[in-house]
Amino acid sequence: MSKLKNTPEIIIDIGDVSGEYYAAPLFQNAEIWRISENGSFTYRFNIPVAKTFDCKEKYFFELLTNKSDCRNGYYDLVKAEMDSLTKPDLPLCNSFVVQRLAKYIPQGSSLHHAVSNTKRNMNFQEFDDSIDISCNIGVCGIDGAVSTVVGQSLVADNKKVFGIVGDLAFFYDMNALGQKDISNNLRIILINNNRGVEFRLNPGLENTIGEKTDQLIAAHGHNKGGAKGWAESCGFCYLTADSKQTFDAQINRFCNDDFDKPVLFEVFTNAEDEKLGLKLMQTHNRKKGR
Ligand SMILES: Cc1ncc(C[n+]2csc(CCOP(=O)(O)OP(=O)(O)O)c2C)c(N)n1
Ligand SMILES: [Mg+2]
Repeated sequence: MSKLKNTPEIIIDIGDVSGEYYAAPLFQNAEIWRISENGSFTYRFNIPVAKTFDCKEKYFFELLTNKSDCRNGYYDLVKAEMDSLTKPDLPLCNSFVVQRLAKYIPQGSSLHHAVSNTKRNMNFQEFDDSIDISCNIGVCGIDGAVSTVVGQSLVADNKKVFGIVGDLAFFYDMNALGQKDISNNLRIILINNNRGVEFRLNPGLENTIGEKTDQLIAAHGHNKGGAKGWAESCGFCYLTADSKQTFDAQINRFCNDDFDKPVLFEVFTNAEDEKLGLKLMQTHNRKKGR
């Protein structure tokens, strides 16, 4: 994203926490306008805000779009650039799983994802507008994604509710699977790379302590046997894959078939493929001079 040729002159900043660290370079050359619905002064990436609008977002955008000269072609420039991007051939990793999920998830369903690496990979993909996507950022950690998606599934009427979480996020919060009212509209993908791979994707850590990150920070080996036993004892149907072939053979069924139970799909990946997958997503289109 930060390698786009057409970087913005003005950024209109709304909402709260963002974990999109790779957006920082976009902010360097832009004037920042912040819409502040609650009167608070907030800035990102330590860059000063030029203008604060103390009003509702709806009011701001109504005024903006009523002005006929507000479209200056910038959207079309960026859209053309985005449309020319191609997708790399990925190994089995977070990005691969999210790519397939975007293809097979049925229209009108909900999708809740965990933070950090999972969220980053969600950001790489386009989902159909009818899919209601959310993320409980919590304290930017492994807390809460599973219990949040369980809660969403309990109150969703006639809707499939999907979750996608990493192994640390899952095992931290797995008690929620025992909730007695869970029904067959809940489907969770667990990407188990046997550690918090987010910390192996961090150049600062990787270039200094490297492999030792696994033992000192990433909780490598924290769960020996995977989630099968717990999922089945909580009444879930359990699916598993450890290759692109076995994953592809089941993802459509996971998303679209009728099950009489909630479903947990545990996908085993490894740190090397996660690193390669992210690198490909970040560099694949740079060969074209970006
Ligand atoms: C120093 C530090 N401690 C804790 C966190 C919170 N945190 C964010 S992502 C993460 C690991 C997530 O691991 P997992 O759920 O397995 O997902 P993966 O990164 O492997 O895809 C943790 C502990 C953090 N960001 N930084
Ligand atoms: Mg993990």
